[in-house]
Amino acid sequence: MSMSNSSQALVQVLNNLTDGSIKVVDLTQPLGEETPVIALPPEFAQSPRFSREVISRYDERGPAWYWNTIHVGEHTGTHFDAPVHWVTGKDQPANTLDTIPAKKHIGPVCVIDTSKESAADEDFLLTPEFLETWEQQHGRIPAGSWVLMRTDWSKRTDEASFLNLKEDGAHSPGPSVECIRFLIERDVAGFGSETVGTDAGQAHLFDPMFPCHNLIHGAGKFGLASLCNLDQLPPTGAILITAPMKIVNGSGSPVRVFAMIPA
Ligand code: 23J
Ligand code: MN
Repeated sequence: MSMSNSSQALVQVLNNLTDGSIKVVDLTQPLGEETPVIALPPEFAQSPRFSREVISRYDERGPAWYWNTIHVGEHTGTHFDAPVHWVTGKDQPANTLDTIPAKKHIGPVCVIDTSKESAADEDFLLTPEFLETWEQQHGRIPAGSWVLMRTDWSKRTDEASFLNLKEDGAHSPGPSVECIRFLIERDVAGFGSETVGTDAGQAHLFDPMFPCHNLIHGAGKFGLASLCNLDQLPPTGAILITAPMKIVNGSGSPVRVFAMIPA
């Protein structure tokens, strides 16, 4: 009996993974006590750092097993933002981690390289004009795709330069208000960044404040923050796999993100 087209396609993917002609790139930062957490303006409650305590470690508490209890804010390290995270997304259907359909966790990805601009200006904002130029080179951003903003910010491995806090708050690149409106018009799955959150460091001053939360979650779309290795991705042609925890009513969680790319 001959195999269906879809069975053949899966066999081909597996063969290509085995022979290295499809590569898997890990876009996830390690998660631990050193992981930086976002600093919101001081009038707001803050997210704690990751911490853990040992339950047992091959000792009297459990002679043959090692395990820990972890404490972690939902929005820590490389993490996923669900629509319910923002008040604008609270009435969207399937807006929590346990209700988002599995198929939405796998999709195409467009990588926008703003590394030069972000190196020159730590408050660089991605604009619709920048995206239109990208589209002239790489084609229209397809509906359902993830748009990832490459800034090389993940190469700032010390916390102080990663958060880049000054007297007037954080300074880091991100999307402009109009950029987010443009992406919603393209009907993307979501927006991802290399910075601590999806919004620019100074986005508390934008109108609306935190537009990549306010507008994107209001449209039922997702966020990915603190990604790395975006410099290993092609502008188009990769498949992104995002697997947050299935927390009941969860607004977000640390996530493992993989990209499958042609070698
Ligand atoms: C709460 C308030 C503002 C922001 C955030 C969280 C995040 O960036 C986040 O991780 O979702 S900007
Ligand atoms: Mn978040």
